[in-house]
Amino acid sequence: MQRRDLLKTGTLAAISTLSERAFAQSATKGAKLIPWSDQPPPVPAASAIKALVPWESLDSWITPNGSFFSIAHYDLPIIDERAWRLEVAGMVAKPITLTFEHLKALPRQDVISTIECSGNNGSPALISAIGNAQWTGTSLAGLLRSAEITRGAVEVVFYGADQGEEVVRKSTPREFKYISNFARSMSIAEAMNPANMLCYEMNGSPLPPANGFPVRLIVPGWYGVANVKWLTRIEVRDTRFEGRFMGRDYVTIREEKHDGKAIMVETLVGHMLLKSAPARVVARDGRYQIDGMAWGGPIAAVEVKIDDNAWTKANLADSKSEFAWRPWTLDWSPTPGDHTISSRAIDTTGNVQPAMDDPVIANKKTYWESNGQITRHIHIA
Ligand SMILES: Nc1nc2c(c(=O)[nH]1)N[C@H]1C(S)=C(S)[C@@H](COP(=O)(O)O)O[C@H]1N2
Ligand SMILES: [Mo]
Repeated sequence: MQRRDLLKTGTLAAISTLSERAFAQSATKGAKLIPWSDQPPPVPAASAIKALVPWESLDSWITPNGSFFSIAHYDLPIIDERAWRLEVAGMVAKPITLTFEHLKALPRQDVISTIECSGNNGSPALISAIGNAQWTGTSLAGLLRSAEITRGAVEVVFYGADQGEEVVRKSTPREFKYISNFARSMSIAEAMNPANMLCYEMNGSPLPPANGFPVRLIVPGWYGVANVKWLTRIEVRDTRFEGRFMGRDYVTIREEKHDGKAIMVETLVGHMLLKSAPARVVARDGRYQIDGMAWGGPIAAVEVKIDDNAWTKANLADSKSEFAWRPWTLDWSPTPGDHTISSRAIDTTGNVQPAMDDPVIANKKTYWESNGQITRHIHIA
């Protein structure tokens, strides 16, 4: 009995390794891409959003630096790494100022992790604000330990070099305009997570300017917005930080029922949520294959629903990093005509990626954290 289970596991492992290879190869090795019929024509991307690569052309587990999306809410600072300094200040016994050389001399660590913008809302036009890279840098916790956080501190704030104008109290007697730096904060416990790093290399090369050169924060498992780029200052404080990207923007507004009464609840965008998406359909020698990705938690399974048929288990690639997306594939024998393809991820504790009409998604009034099941449309000739 036990042996049979072992054998079964062995076979499963073989299938999942295969599916990773199959995913990578299906775009390249003589396969014909069947285009989605719901793909809108490419629109000139908003200037804040760069390099949204259509998922049909996704052909590797690691996203090459040149095809990695980028989001810049303010200007794109061009930083001379010789002039760059990182300050660790505020409620610390030993404030630190680091040069780029100093930072690179600290112990190196790396992680392969997937970054998704929480605005990646799953509409055919905004599916690919996501990428997976190997990030290299040094431990944030290590640096905070050497700065010695003092008693009474509650938060760590991360400031980027980029700035823009903000306005508060638009309609009250006195509006206030000011110049603000991009900034996000985390509690001290969150900041001390050993996975977090001050990162200076992406896939073995210096960070591209759009992705935070020379140094950015990498917070594996959190939505993109937590990964502060062009990092220049880390400040430990005894009050909660409420900058635009904590308290006004990147806030999810959802209608919830409290004792039968509807109220709007506003919450901060933080950890990535469980999600998957069908990436493409390819055909080779008359055989069809659906490829996709799953991310946002420890994935146990991915299921695919074609038209009104039952959910079917996809072949899931092995997990190569706790924080990276997982490719999946499914063989398909379609009849000619129009079809829909949906996917859902299931995590190791049994949570299922919610359907679009699940109240958790349907009652959400903002488009952040849109991890509902994605349905794509396709026509088979
Ligand atoms: N300094 C700074 N960091 C930032 C941003 C920004 O505008 N300024 N955008 C954030 C958002 S919203 C996302 S989704 C990620 C995107 O990372 P990428 O541009 O490397 O893909 O960067 C985050 N870090
Ligand atoms: Mo984002």
